[in-house]
Amino acid sequence: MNLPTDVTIIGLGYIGLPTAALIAKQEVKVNGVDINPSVVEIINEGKIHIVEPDLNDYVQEAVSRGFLKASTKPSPANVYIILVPTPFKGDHEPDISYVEAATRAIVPLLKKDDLYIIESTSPVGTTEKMEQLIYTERPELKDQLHIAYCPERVLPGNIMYELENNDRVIGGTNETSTQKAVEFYRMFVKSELHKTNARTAEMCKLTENSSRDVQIAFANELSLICDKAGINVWELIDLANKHPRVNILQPGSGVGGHCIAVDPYFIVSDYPLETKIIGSAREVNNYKSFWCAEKIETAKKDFEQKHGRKPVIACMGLAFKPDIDDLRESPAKYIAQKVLQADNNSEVYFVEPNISEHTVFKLTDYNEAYDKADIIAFLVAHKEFKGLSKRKDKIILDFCGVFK
Ligand code: SAJ
Repeated sequence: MNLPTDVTIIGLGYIGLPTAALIAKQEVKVNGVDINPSVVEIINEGKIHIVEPDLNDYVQEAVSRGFLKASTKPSPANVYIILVPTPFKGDHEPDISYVEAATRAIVPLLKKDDLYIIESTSPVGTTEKMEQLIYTERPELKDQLHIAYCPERVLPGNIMYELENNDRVIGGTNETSTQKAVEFYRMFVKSELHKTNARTAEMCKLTENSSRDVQIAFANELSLICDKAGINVWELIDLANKHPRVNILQPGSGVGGHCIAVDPYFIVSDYPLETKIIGSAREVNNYKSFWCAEKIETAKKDFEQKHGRKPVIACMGLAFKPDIDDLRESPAKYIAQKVLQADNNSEVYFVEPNISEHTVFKLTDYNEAYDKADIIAFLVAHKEFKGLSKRKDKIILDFCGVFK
């Protein structure tokens, strides 16, 4: 494939914007599309609306050199990439309405030989569904477009590196589409590009995140057992991992974020009878957050009985994982909310060193909260907390191994 002259990317979020900036770096004109006019405005000023290392420099350069332009409307291109959210609705059923709306928005612009790619995490069969939609609307183009699925796999916090250096799985709705998509990604991905079909590529993304969810559930289940058995779960996992073929992940206050806590449901929803392990893993990980909230409640009651006054509590961390500012689907935030609702007579400090303010939680500096509270609940293992020294005069509920 010759270098495309124009690429249109729909969705300028955590993955869409970095992808747009990386492609623009290859001196290809990128039209970035987002429904939010303020996001469009920020990007056209060469700035960014999310926190991600190095992204600012990429966007600034791409915009100032004229290779990246944001807009609320798509413009004609040779390659279209769909990178919009796929949340769930109702009883954890995948909602592909944003993918469908984005596809409908570009259908009138499509022409012979264009490449249409979905990167959004999607239930199996979505790419084929969109292919059908496109050819129903534009029957004259039947079999003249290249249609493929290529999931993103980057880790927030390390996106610019991983976009270029992670292997990619690419699946077209036919072999020529797969080949065209591979040639396109070769432009900006340095690592291996693995060819398959669209359904396998869709399932591969769901499998990766479900696998991680199942592995974390195993660690979380161990943490519940160890709590009852009087065993330090961190030491146990460390020792078990000395076996050459054992590699257990870390327990925490639950699993959060917009990927691992969501994607497994896309399989469970379509294959409810077969997903015994994947479904249970979701339950175990959700239960772990509830269990942490209950532990804080019990510690509070014990303290009151012993000291005849209500304890001061510190909820340490609100983000969905260490050292980021992202609170989406955060188990720590869920636990903090439970503590807040349980008893508003207790004094509670909420701490999140990665953000400066929050609409619901009044934030306190971590040193001050650690110093003043009687019960310290570590909900996220942020690096700042790891620098605190363990104090014997505090009740410490270390749910995520800050002092492991
Ligand atoms: N967590 C644990 N214990 C662990 C590891 C993680 O409790 O040992 C928790 C974290 O605290 C967090 C949640 O799991 O609450 C998810 O964090 P994560 O770092 O595992 O993953 P995400 O959601 O930031 O990114 C994942 C990645 N997928 C995999 O590692 C298989 C990333 O590569 C994907 O691109 C991303 O999902 C996505 O967009 O799907």
